[in-house]
Amino acid sequence: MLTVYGRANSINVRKVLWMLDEVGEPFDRQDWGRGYRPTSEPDFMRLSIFGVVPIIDDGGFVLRESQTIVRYLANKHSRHDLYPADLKARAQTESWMDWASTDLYAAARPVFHAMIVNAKDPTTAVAPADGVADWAKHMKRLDQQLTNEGPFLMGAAFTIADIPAGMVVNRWFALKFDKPELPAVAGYYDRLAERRAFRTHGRNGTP
Ligand SMILES: N[C@@H](CCC(=O)N[C@@H](CS)C(=O)NCC(=O)O)C(=O)O
Repeated sequence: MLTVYGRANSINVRKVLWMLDEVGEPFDRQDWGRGYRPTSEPDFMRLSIFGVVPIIDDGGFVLRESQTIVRYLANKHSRHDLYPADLKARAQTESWMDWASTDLYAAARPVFHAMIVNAKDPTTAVAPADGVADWAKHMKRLDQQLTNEGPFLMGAAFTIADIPAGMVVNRWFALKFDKPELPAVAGYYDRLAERRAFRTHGRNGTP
């Protein structure tokens, strides 16, 4: 059976867990990473010298990088509904995945780190104003895209383009700070929550 190495509260591990449930692939999971077994242990380093989660082991095939794993699973299960076969639609799907895991995620990270990772007491932690402003700038772009071309990032139907963005959207709503109204993003968050896999691994109370 496929094994996931990585703690279930990691945004990158959660993308993979979400996708595994979307395609209905059974899996085992081991807790590795911050707060659990350190990835510097030899058992982890034997699989990957990069020291980050997630990694999967699929019958001896070891793969890292969350987005690559999501695409591998889509291809493995021939889920062209989730990962279009058409050259241009596929490239657009990938561009949303890349944007969400680079620009959007980089903007979210300082706020998450201030409020959760580095907070002495996350219940009283305050979001840094400059971090919120930068994150909101990117979230407004997402809102605009969903307004113009939604209801999902690739239009009418859910695809893997929505997985990295959906995880950041969960973080946006799950963290408590003053935020601008983003009606299309709020609708998107509810629409994603119609999926059991997102409720299990995304919108599950963990930012
Ligand atoms: N580009 C990598 C990034 C992986 C990454 O940064 N993972 C974080 C958790 S979200 C990690 O392993 N942090 C160290 C730790 O938990 O020990 C991916 O998408 O898989």
